[in-house]
Amino acid sequence: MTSTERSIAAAEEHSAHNYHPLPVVVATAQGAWMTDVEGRRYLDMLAGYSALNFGHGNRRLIDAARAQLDRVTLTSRAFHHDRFADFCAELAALCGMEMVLPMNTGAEAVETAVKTARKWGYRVKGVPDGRAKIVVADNNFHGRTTTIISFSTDPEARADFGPYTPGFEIVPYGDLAALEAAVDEHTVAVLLEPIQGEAGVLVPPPGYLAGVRRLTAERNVLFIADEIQSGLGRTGKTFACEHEDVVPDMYVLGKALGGGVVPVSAVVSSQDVLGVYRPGEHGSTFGGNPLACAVALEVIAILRSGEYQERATELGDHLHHELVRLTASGAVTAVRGRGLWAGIDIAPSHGTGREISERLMERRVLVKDTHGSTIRIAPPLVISKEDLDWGLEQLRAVLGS
Ligand code: IF1
Repeated sequence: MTSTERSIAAAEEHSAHNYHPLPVVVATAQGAWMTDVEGRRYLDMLAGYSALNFGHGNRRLIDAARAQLDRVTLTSRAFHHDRFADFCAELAALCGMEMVLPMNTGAEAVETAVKTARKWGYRVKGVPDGRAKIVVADNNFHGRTTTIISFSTDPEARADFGPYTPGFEIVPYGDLAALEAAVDEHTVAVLLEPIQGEAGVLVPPPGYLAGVRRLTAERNVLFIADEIQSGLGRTGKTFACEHEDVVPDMYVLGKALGGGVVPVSAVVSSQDVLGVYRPGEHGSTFGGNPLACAVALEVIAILRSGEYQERATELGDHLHHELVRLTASGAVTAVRGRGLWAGIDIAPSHGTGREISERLMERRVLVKDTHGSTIRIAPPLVISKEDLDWGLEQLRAVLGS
């Protein structure tokens, strides 16, 4: 038995089987590369679902974490700590907004957005108690809690976990007329991913996000953008909403906000909206902890330079140019995405998404499949053009084109 096989067998024995990972056991990582327990190097083209936008072992982020580890790591929100005010102020400024409510995981931040919108609906908009409605899109992915999976349309994510939380209406993604028809006087929010990740990196039709902005503003409804995966540089902008010059009422952030070091998430909005909270009404033991704030502050500083957004734009243009060429060969039926983020539909004749991922792994490139026939590419934004080209070469080889 190899050490890889031993590790995998041990994991299968003692962990719940809620994942089906590729058979690689990572031991170390740096930049866009990971090394397994047997010393083989792999190009990481997934980047922890975009949590690792700034690369593995990013010097600035590791230094920020290390410095904070030697000071104080956790206080709970029962006390103040000296990194909290800066974190909130800097994150609000990055978003062009006023207030921040920090949590840890993406799902917690989405839950926070839902609670905030409902409370705003009752206290500010004047919706009758218990009637608040939130409109969401089909094929969404916002997390795994019981409330969030209540408005999922994915049977795998949802089946057997009921009873489900009421108060949500699902409309087709990208269909402005359907959204308009769903919004009524009890609607407090529209919750959307500006680009749908799990759905296969689905970019909405041009004008959709701007249309959602116009409609929600007219109807006194909050526009909540889940930028947990699309935000913080991935698409070539700090926020994917910027591609349509849209500023939502609320950003939901996670993943890369913690720099791939610690889980950090947040809801960012106006005083009008986040001002609805009073002490005791919402919170978290770990949300806004000193270590999280120290790392996130460095993430925000990195984003302020615009360097990574620029890289994502330039390398992303190159990536998409190369991927479109694959469609000509017949091995790929569609390519979607923006910046350093792509969903690639594989022609059934060339294998399933899983099979392509396994063949890429044999060639030392790590990606993740979704929905049977799609693979997702989202390398750390620190990837070099040479490494990206090498990864694409492996993809061409695997697809025989
Ligand atoms: C899994 C997908 C990616 C997200 C958006 C909220 C969350 C996520 C837009 C929740 C999380 C993850 C979680 C991971 C797989 C993954 C994923 F395929 F399911 F869609 F990234 F592509 N909003 N996305 O994408 O954040 O609570 O996980 O911190 O659940 O297996 P979380």
